[in-house]
Amino acid sequence: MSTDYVSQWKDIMETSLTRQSFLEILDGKIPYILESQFLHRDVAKKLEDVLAPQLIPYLHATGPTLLKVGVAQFEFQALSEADVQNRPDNAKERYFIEVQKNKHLHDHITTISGQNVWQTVVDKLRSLFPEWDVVVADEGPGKEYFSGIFRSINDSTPIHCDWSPYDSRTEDWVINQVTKQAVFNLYLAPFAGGRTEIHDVQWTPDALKFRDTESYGYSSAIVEGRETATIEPKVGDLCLFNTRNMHQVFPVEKEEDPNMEGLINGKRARLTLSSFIGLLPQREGEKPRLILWS
Ligand SMILES: O=C(O)CCC(=O)C(=O)O
Ligand SMILES: [Fe+2]
Repeated sequence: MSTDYVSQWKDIMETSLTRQSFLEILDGKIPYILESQFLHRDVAKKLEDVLAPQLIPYLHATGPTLLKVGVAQFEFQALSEADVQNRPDNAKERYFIEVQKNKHLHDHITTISGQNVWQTVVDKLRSLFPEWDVVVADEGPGKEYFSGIFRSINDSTPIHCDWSPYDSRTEDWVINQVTKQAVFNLYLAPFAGGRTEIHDVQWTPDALKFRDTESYGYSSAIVEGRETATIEPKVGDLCLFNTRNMHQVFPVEKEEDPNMEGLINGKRARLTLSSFIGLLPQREGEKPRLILWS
């Protein structure tokens, strides 16, 4: 570790979700928040039973397969240098059409699970910041973003970050205006392995020296000598972290019983409910605004 490196984190320890800890996540002062057993395992099981069979691959991705129910704005991003060169001019229109197709997803799932779990998480955030607007991102009528994707990352991600001002630079998206970006992941299944590592390195233009031009990943050299925090998610856990930090998901391991119902390539789906959370610059006379999108 080079002697001039000073961690941005005050310490690496499990922190519960409070107003204070959420502000510290936005400011990059702590690595992650963990609310264990935020969701009852019986509700998680109902969601797993209905959603795992419906998982489909992302419409567009580079690197290991990503599965989903719902919409990720990521699917409409330029993920590689080739994507940047061949960018269609209707990417945003296609995104908003896909959102329309999925706008009743949570209502529909709630009729089966009995609890709108996306709403439960958002209500919790709203209760912490009653004087803020906590809303789904939008760009006007008919142009609401989708928040609350059900996602399964079974085969790992490269080291990456999610920083919309850079990742979505190809067009003018409202999410490019965020000054801070975090994510919540609510883990909905008891899978084996599949830990998440968060590294004490945030995206700056310098990070581009380490960018893999063929994917959304960065080379491991970017995190060398930096502190790393590890999350080993359990079913029902709610985790939040600052996605401007480099992070990665490790592969889920195969189940010991290969005949277990619902396995994908021998693995239990690493099912999460996930959404980004961004802070917009405060406008004169308006409340601070947290926007949500997946
Ligand atoms: O599923 C996780 O633990 C983290 C996945 C991820 O890369 C993200 O939420 O940005
Ligand atoms: Fe990520």
